[in-house]
Amino acid sequence: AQAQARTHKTRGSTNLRGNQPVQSSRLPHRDAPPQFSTPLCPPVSPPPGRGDRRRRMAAAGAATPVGAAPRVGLLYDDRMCAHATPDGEKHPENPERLRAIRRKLDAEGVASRCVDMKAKEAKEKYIASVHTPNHIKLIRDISSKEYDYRRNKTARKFNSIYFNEGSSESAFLAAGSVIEVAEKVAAGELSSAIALVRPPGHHAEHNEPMGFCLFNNVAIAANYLLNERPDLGINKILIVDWDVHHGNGTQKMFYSDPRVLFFSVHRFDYGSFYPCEGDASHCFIGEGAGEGYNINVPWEHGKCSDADYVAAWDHVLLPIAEAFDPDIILLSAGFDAAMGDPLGGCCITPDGYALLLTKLLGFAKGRIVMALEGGYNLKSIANSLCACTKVLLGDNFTYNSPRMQPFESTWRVIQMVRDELKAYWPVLSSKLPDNVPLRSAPSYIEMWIASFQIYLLGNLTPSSLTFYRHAISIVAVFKPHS
Ligand code: X5A
Ligand code: ZN
Repeated sequence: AQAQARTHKTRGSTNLRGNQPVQSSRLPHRDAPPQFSTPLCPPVSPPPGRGDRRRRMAAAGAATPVGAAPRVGLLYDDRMCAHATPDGEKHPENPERLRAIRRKLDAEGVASRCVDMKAKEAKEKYIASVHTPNHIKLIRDISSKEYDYRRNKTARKFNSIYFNEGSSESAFLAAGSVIEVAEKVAAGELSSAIALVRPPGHHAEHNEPMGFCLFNNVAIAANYLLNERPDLGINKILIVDWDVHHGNGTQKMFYSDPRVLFFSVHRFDYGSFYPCEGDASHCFIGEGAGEGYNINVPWEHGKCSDADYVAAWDHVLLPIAEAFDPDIILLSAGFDAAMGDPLGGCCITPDGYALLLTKLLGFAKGRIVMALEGGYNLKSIANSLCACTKVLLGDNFTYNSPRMQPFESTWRVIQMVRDELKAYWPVLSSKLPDNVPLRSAPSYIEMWIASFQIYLLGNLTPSSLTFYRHAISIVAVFKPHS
């Protein structure tokens, strides 16, 4: 009732006009205006007395000198299209994803402005920092001739996995590619980089492939920087996972490691959204020395939009990032929370992604490595990645939104996360602004339509586990929860 009253009080408030130029005073490579605020939320102010961030960055030898054009690595390699379903069945995680992105970046003249990079296979010893010898052997051998007749049977033992004769090579290239670009960014040879890789990685666990993922590419690259390259001076890594699904694999790999701050924002739907495990909830904050260094922002339902993500950024991620002060950011960049995605049911726009990325560029001297994870609407992922690439290249953009309102549930989730973590990050103890206009949760019928649409567009055969998962989430939205 209180929330309702608040909604009423502030409905029609005028601080939500669109057309606000979005630029970060923290960007190393722009002549940015001094202030930076979003239509939705107040800017995150730097702690008093630390001086102007731009000057600090220049003094600290930011990868890109102020004024110079940023060098953005773009890694694309056709060989990662070899991983495909064995008999050409339809599947959302298919080679066309990479090709659609590449075509768009070419057509927009964006690819030619980047530094072209090619994939390299990851050495097994680097993968071994994350996966068991058995797991590595399985992925190495799965594409061999001797495996031909057992391949499908083996795939069925895992959750949402397919293999073909190209899977091994693609998996080693995907992991190696993220290592490759991360190394160049960490060394300052590139300002930032994008690795267009598949198969994706963030669901892959120590000892099993899962959720379309074979090796955990981002986790492997993080371990490479921390353990193999002390010379690069990377001691603290922020992993941001904005894929619509929880990064269960990555969470486990750094759960007790304070050198890696893992932040994942994902649909949770009270545990009914893939991967349907409780450890995607906000209560999972890390353990031992890593306590406080694992952060989950679990949405209660679909339809989350730019406004919800911006709110999570402004009130959870950015204040923590400021305090953590990472040396580099690895972005598990799935685009399945994009508008139009057949699996995600959320609606981030390309400009929304650009805005979220802009806000991250203020940290780690702008050293950001984007690694593709999910994202299954070819148009949406191509447009979103294009917008992100332009941000990394330093192009200005204007965020156009007539009205940006997060859900009431978003506000509640953000408050829960802050309460859970404020003992570790005192900056979260402050009171949230109480004049933010909120909107009520989507109605059951809206949610039902969204879930059904996910099922229909997801191209998944009824025999797959996924069918039951979606059926469960359809039922779940009928269960009143207040
Ligand atoms: C990487 C990714 C999704 C798996 C969904 C399985 N995986 N139903 O987005
Ligand atoms: Zn995903």
